[in-house]
Amino acid sequence: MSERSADSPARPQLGRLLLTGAAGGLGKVLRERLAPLARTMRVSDIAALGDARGAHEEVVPCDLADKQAVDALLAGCDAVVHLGGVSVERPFEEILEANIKGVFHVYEGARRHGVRRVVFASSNHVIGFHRQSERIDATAQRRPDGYYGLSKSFGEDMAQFYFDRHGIETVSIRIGSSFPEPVNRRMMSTWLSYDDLTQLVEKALFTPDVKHTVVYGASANRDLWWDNRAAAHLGFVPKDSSEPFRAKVEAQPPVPANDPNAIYQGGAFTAQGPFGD
Ligand code: NAI
Ligand code: 15L
Repeated sequence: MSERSADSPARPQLGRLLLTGAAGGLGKVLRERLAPLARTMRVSDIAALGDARGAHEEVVPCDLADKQAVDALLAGCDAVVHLGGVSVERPFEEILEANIKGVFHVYEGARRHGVRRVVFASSNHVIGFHRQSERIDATAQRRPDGYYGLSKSFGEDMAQFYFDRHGIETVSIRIGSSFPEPVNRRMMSTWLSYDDLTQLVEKALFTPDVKHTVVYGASANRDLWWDNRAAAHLGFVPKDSSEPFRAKVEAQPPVPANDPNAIYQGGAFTAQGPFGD
């Protein structure tokens, strides 16, 4: 798929790379940073994306719940970075459309159009009910902390199925908290800097023979809950740490010991919903 290896001094080049969720927080970051990796970037979202940024970019608005539209979206792509979908806890019906049907449509499009590599934005909320006192790896029991976490768990199963059945390779990144900086005590463990996110997505795109790899997306934080040794073949070596933000974060009022933010890896997500009762 790549013309050069990830460690080559020259940047690897894909033919056409699809980025879903390109209007979102991480999509905006990766739209810019992944552009040098492909001759053509196809960016997509249900929200406004603005004009194409030059001849190398294609802007294709699309609702992930629309199977035909997603099928057309995948046509001609070599790889997809799938960020699109509902990114917080919401009523099941919303999650069903964007995340559950959405990820199925992406893999069906990939199968039909011969796309060989998917990078799937999974989430720590797949394992959110593990306690913060635990150290877990990718083989730990999944303990989704809501409908959102369940949809990401389903996405990981979809990835495994499409590898076993159709040979489409995926790296599922269980992203911790990827924001400009950690803003609370929990994020001192879960934070993933934008530079480390970019490195991890690049490794996920270009490392050969990943099959379906699950990797935790966190920077080199002092008090990590996650062990990535099973994903060592990706060669992901985070460069940043939440330590420079510790004084600022710890100046906040302490979190009560019985607050989910102090107990569970998924923090407040473990206590959100159900909706509409
Ligand atoms: P975001 O909410 O800012 O971006 C998601 C994008 O998906 C939005 O632009 C939204 O318009 C789009 N989208 C929603 N429904 C859609 C639909 N039906 N069709 C097409 N597009 C749709 O989220 P963010 O923070 O950028 O996250 C990106 C991905 O990474 C998401 O899948 C999220 O679940 C995952 N993730 C992010 C984490 C973080 O810390 N930022 C942590 C763990 C996972
Ligand atoms: C996620 O999965 C969300 O998409 C993001 O908005 C954060 O809430 C993050 O997890 C987190 O756990 O901090």
